Amino acid sequence: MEEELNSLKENLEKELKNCEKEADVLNVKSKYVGKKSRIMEILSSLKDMTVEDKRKYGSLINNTKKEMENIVNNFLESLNTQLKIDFDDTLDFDVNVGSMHPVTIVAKEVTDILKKMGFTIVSGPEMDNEFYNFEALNIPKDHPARDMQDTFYLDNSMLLRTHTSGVQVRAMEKYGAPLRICVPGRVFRNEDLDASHENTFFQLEGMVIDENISIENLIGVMQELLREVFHQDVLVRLRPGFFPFTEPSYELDCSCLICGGKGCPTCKNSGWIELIPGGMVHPNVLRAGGIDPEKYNGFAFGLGLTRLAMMKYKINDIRVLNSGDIRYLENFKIN
Ligand code: FA5
Repeated sequence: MEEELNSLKENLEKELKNCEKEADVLNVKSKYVGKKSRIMEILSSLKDMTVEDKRKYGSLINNTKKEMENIVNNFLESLNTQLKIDFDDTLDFDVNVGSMHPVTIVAKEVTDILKKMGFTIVSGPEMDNEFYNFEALNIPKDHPARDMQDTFYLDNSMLLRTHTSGVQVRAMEKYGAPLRICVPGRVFRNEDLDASHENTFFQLEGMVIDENISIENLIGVMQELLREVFHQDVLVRLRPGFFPFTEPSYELDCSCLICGGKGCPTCKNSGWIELIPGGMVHPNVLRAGGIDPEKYNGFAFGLGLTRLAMMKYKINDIRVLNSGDIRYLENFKIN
C-alpha cells in the first residue's frame, strides 16, 4: 500500500513537470485526484477493509490524497504567476512595436477578473458535434430553438460551434462538481451581417456548479464583472429570456455606449445592446454532464465578448474587428 501511494505521488509530480498550460494541469488533476482516479478508488475501498487495516491505512490514504491535491494546487498557482510574469515581460518589450486586438485585450481583462473570483479558464473545440452543441443542452433534433442560431454544418457530420455553451457538458463530464469555469472562444453563425452582427465572433461562457447556488450569485458576478471592465457604473437592464439549457433564463442588455442610449445604427435605434444572457442551469443539462441535480445546481452565462469590446472601445461597427486592418487595430493599446 505505502509503495503504491508513494508511486502515485511520484508519477503525479513527474507529469506536472511536463505541463505548460493551466488546461494541462487540470487534465493531470483529473487523472490523479479526480472522481475516477486511483487514489479515490483506494479511498473508497477503505470501507471494505478490516478494522485493523482501516486503522493502519486510513490516515495514510487520506493524507496522501490531501498531499496530492496540495501538490497540484501549488503547481497551478506557480504556473499562473509564471504566466503573468511572462505576459508582463512581453508587454514591456513589445509595447511600442505592436498592439493587441481589442477582443484579445477584453478577453484577457475579463478572464483575469473571473480568475480572481476563482474561475478556471478552459477551452473546447471550434468544430463540434450536434450532441455537445445542442442535444446535451436540452435542445433535441427538431426543437425550434435550433433555429435561434443559424448553424454552419460541415460535410463530416460535424458543425462549427454556434456558441461556447457546448463546453458546459464537456467540462461537467471531465471535472465533475463543484465546478467554476470560464470559456473564452470563437463561435460561428450563418448570420446576415450588420453593425452588431458578425458570422465569426467571440463569446465567453461562464458556469458555476455547486450546492445551493442562487440567481443572486449570478447577478453578483455580473455586477462585479461589468464594474471592473468599464471602471464606471454602466446602465444595464435584465429581461426574461428563453434558453432550453437554463431555467429561469434572462437577457442582460447594456445601454448603448456608442450613442449614450439615444439610438443609433449599432443598437438598431433601441438604445440597448444585448450583452450577457444567462440563467440557472437546467436539471437535464446537469444530468447530461453526469451531475446529480438533487445535490447540485448552478448558473451559466454567455457573454458576447466582441460586443463587449465594441462597447468598451466605442467601436460602432463590428465588421472592422475582423477586417484585419492594422492601421485601425493599432489604435488599441493596453492601459
Ligand atoms: C447564446 O449563445 C447562449 N449560448 C448564451 C447563454 C449561455 C445563455 C449560458 C444561457 C446560459 P445568444 O445567441 O443570445 O445566446 O448569444 C450570446 C451573446 O453573444 C449575445 O448576447 C451577443 O452579445 C453575442 N452575439 C450573438 N450573436 C452575435 C453576432 N452575430 N455577432 C456578434 N455578437 C453576437
